[in-house]
Parts: sequence; C-alpha cells; structure tokens
Amino acid sequence: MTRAYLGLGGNIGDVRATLAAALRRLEESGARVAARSADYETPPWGKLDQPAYVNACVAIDTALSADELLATVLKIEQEFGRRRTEKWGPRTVDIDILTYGDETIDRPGLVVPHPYMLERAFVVVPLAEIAPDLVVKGERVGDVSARVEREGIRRLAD
Ligand code: A4P
Ligand code: MG
Repeated sequence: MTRAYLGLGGNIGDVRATLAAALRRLEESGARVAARSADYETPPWGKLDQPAYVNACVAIDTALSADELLATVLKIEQEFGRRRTEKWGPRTVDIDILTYGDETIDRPGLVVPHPYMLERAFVVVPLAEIAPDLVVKGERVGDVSARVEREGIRRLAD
C-alpha cells in the first residue's frame, strides 16, 4: 500500500457535490480515503477572470501504481464532465496527484511531487489541515501553509 495525497478542485456546477461523488468513485476504484480536508472556497489562480474555485485535499492508501492512479483520476475527471479547453481555465473537477509515497517521478505525463503544489495556497492550506507534518521537497507542509498568502481563502462548513 502506498499513501498518496491528491488535490481536487473545480469551479463549474455544484462543485462540492461533484467532489464528494468523485471521491466515492475513487473509493470504488482501488483507493481508500484515509483523510479528507474541509472544502475551501479559493480565488482563481493563474487566470483571474473565472469563478471562484472549491478545493480540497485527501490522503489515500492504494495498491495502484502511480501510473494506474493517474489513469484512474483522469478517467474520473472525464466521467464528471471535465473538458480540457484552456490552460488554467474553468473546470468541473481537476484531480492532481500531489505526492505518491516518497517517490519522485518526472516524465512526460506525470510529475510528482506536483511541480507547483507548494506555491499554491489552494493546495497547501487544505493539505496542511490533513498532513501538516508531511515533508515535500524538504519543506514541512504546515510551515509552508503558515507563510503562504491566503487572502480570499475561506474554509466552508460541512
Ligand atoms: N500530469 C502531470 N503530472 C500530474 C500530476 N502529478 N497529477 C499531467 C495529475 N496530472 C498530472 O492536466 C494535464 C496533464 O497533466 C494530465 O493529462 C496529466 O498527464 P490538466 O489538468 O488537463 O491540465 P491543466 O489543468 O490545464 O493544467 P494544470 O497545470 O494541471 O493546471 P492546474 O495547475 O491544475 O491549474 N485556482 C484555484 N483557486 N483552484 C484551482 O484548483 N486550478 C487551476 C488549474 C487553475 N487555477 C486554480 C485551480
Ligand atoms: Mg490538473
């Protein structure tokens, strides 16, 4: 079994319902959700003229290989209506593999740890809620979260 962390987000439709449904699909696909952050409303990053996002992070335990896990999350994105149009543009659900065990993977199609994860408050803030002591690229997630610019990020009630 490998412990992996995933970041989920979306800004089209009833995102909170979509995230919940996507996580149920993930559990049917060979991943046990061991911890889940709250949902957070987050200002759009990268491309600003789009609606606010809802983001969350989960810890999973899985026997899937990193490649199998990627194929699984891409399939779930498709299932929930993800259409790839513009980079950083609006989406129903995006699922990123943040870490996979303590592996470093860097090849076309899969880069782990996710290259920008520590620079993105919409990843680091929810991740710190479930894994403050996780160390990524030599940095403790809780420490990164404590110093990240979090203006406009709002933790949503259940
Ligand atoms: N890929 C490579 N590494 C990974 C990985 N670790 N996890 C490849 C998942 N996928 C990985 O993804 C393109 C390809 O990345 C996949 O086919 C996979 O083989 P994509 O999701 O279609 O590309 P994208 O989303 O257009 O680009 P990118 O860079 O993934 O966008 P981001 O970085 O995900 O940004 N603002 C807020 N507040 N919250 C958000 O969630 N998300 C984005 C999208 C922009 N702004 C946001 C948010
Ligand atoms: Mg993505």
